[in-house]
Amino acid sequence: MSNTTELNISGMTCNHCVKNASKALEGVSGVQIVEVRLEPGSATVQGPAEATQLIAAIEEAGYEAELAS
Ligand code: 9UX
Repeated sequence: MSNTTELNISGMTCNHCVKNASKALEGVSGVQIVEVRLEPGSATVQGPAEATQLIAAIEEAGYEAELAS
């Protein structure tokens, strides 16, 4: 439950995808600030959210996510 989570997101191909992914992340408990980037396909999430829930939300929105290393 760290305060900033960096995700790699694949499957986003347009700016509407970015909006979809942003909304999905914003719906997760604890999320305070979300920045999703189309290129290269990534997100920075601030707030005490669970990484597994962030990834699940992205997958439910139709994209793939993993923790950035
Ligand atoms: Mo753009 Mo993304 O037309 O899931 S919304 S491809």
